[in-house]
Amino acid sequence: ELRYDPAAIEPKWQERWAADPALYAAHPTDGGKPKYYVLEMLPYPSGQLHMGHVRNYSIGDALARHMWMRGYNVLHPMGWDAFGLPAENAALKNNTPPREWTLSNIAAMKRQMQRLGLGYDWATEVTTCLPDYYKWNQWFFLRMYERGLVYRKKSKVNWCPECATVLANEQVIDGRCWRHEDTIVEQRDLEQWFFRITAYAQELLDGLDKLEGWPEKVRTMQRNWIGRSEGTEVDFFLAEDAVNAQNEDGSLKAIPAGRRIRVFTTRIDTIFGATSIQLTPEHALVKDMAANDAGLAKQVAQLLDEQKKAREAGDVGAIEKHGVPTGHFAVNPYNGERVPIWVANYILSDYGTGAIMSVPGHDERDFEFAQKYAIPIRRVIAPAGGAAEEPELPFCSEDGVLVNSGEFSGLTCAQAQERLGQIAKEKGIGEPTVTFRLKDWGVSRQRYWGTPIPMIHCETDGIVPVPDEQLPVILPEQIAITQQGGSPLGRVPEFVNVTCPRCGQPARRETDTMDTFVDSSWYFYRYTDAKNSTGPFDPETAQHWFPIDQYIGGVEHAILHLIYSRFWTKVMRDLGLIKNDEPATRLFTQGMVIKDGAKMSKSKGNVVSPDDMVARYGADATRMYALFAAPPDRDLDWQEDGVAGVSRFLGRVYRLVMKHAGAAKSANGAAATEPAGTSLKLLRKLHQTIAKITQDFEGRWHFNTCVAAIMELVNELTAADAQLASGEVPSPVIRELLTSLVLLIAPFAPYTAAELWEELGGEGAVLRAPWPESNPELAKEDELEIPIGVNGKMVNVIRVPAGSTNDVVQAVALADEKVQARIAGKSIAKVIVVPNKTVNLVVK
Ligand code: ANZ
Ligand code: ZN
Repeated sequence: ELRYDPAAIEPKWQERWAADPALYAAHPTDGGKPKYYVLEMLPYPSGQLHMGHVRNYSIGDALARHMWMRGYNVLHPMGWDAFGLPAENAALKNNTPPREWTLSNIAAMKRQMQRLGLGYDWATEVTTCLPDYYKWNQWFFLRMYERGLVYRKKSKVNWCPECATVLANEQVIDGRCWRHEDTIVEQRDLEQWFFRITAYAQELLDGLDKLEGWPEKVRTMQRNWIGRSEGTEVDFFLAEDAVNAQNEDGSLKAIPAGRRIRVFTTRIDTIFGATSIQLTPEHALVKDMAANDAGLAKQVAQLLDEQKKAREAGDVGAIEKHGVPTGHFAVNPYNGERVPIWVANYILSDYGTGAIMSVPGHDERDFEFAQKYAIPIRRVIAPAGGAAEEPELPFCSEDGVLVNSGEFSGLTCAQAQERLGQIAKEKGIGEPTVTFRLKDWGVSRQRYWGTPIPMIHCETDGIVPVPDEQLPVILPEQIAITQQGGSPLGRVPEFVNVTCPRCGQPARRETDTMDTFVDSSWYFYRYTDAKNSTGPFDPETAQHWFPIDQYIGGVEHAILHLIYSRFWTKVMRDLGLIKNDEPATRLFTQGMVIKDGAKMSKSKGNVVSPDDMVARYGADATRMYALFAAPPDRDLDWQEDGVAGVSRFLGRVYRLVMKHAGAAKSANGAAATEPAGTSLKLLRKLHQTIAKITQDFEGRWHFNTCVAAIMELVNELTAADAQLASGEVPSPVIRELLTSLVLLIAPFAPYTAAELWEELGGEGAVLRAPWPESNPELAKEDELEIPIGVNGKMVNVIRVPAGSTNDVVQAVALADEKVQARIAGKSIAKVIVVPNKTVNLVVK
């Protein structure tokens, strides 16, 4: 018996493919063929592919192969997200330089990818830690600086007093230093570099509506992250100045500048219900007040600490609310009412103005707080249309009318929002505003293994950009990574000491490096022109390929990477480098690979190694299983039995084709006659399978059911083995059946397909063979004859397509003329459908 031996087949083809780089190469202008850019997220070169990668890349590779077979000019590239902290940690641990460690990991993972038979165009490979790539990060940084999209501001960093240095977030464990378990990490204000992503907030939000090819869940996550709120900023008086806030005629005085508290509210219509002002512990006014009040200072520090802990735990929204009264008061500019000023831990310093008017009658958070501290709760909104009973507070609906609101009572919430906003503007005490939750992107990292920020600090000239001709600012390689934290670049005098490009005096280089999300924000443009040394890429070439037709990756990147990439695209468009507004037309987020119900991880000890699977079952079986075991968007529970099963299935395909290849080849040139009997049955199944798989590739992507459909087809072919062998099925039909079968498995099991294609005498590479077309005539099911009975007596025989559902059969039966005549004037008590056999009606 013939044995399917992937260990013999796969290395043979791997060698042939390696010797033929044109096979997977993208041609910018390939004979006018339509382009297709399929992209999988590039991996971090940790040294080992994990099953999540295998799944991601199996999906992308199947799609790329399918599109090649459909005659597209496909760009299917791969690269390495090669900067980041693990390389520094490895250097510390094993004393290997980060670059060496990274490059050897890349080599190992590239071998794994090649062993899996992934069809990448390696001529376009991008490695983000090499100067020919990161030079362009620096170039972009300078272009953005020129446009005011890069700036420096003081911002909080983690500081270990013991190390006397900045720590990365990953180096802070439970609020303590990773190397000093007993040392509490402090927050220090240091000058940091920022990208002004907020300049694009509105456009990033609007663009989401047009991204119909992106999962709704990703778009929702991005909308929430951008977090647009329409509202009003309005000033309250500080009461010291406002004792005489009212003029003699009762009107309100203008608020003296500098003695105001500006709040941000989305519900200015509720301002008559404001019974306190709440400030963030970090508010400038709180600092003033606490300066003369040691008791307050202590309590404020406590509130700040609670907020910080909640932020580290990732949920300030769920914080247990605490606050302290400051003993100061503010005056409501709309009615002159004096309200107490509090400091509260649930008010964020980096949202709105860091101050709110607290309206416990109509806001959940304020309600909870007011109840706790016995602050008055007042109703100022009633349901529209006047409900019989007043709803319980807090009543948060905006579908209401104002009550207890002086001259504004009776207005709807919407009317009041507009009126009160206008008044604020007229009186110079505020204005309608739009606020975003999105923050500017802090890109400074006090680390070694990243792109050096191309800036110079000069005593005379201040901050001076590195001139373009001096790019790249090379990351020094001979560097000791030590236990000292902070930016190691600061300890390399040859790096730090430079001449100021402006005045020629000695100056200092910036020692921060860029966030590694910078690298992954535009790498996919570089693939289109990876060797360009005069620019990041050639705009025309990029325009040919962009936007990406299909991007595939993990949903964990829904926010950061995918927002930064969209931002970068818009910046590049405004720099005139590209014409597209968005990087990718379609996005697919695949599910996780789990084992025994849990995410695969070293700590859980449930990691399945791809190498191990490939060694035991072959790359084709491993890949095909990754597609077969679950719909691609769901989590996949890895079961080794399943891989073994797929391997056995491929064995069946192999033996089937090998056995009848002779007959198939003997048909060369012979035309198929009108098929009948077994031939017709097999061809029908084949064309149904082709139709299904083609459709799935066009967007449904249920690859698990595609593989299942191929399995069914193979079952039918195997069951007809005798008819194939005896000549009952003529050789032209055998040829069509087997070649099509091989073409259908080619996107999923490329090695087996290549081997069998050659065996069948197929021309050229199976990858370039045309994808089979489904013949709808052949795919059509037979009709079935179904006798219809009424009260047990046969009335007529109807014809329905085989495979019709019971509902369809019943509907056809009831519509039949003879049946209708028999049941006229009677009522149907019951319809009994015996699938594919009979229908019986019980009438009274
Ligand atoms: C009074 C009010 C009355 C509010 C009411 C809401 C309902 P979104 O929609 O998320 O933008 N707020 C403003 N700045 C804040 C800060 N720095 N920290 C915590 N909360 C803050 O939320 C806007 C609302 O959140 C604002 O409108 C404000 O409370 C609060 F019936 O003002 B509101
Ligand atoms: Zn200078």
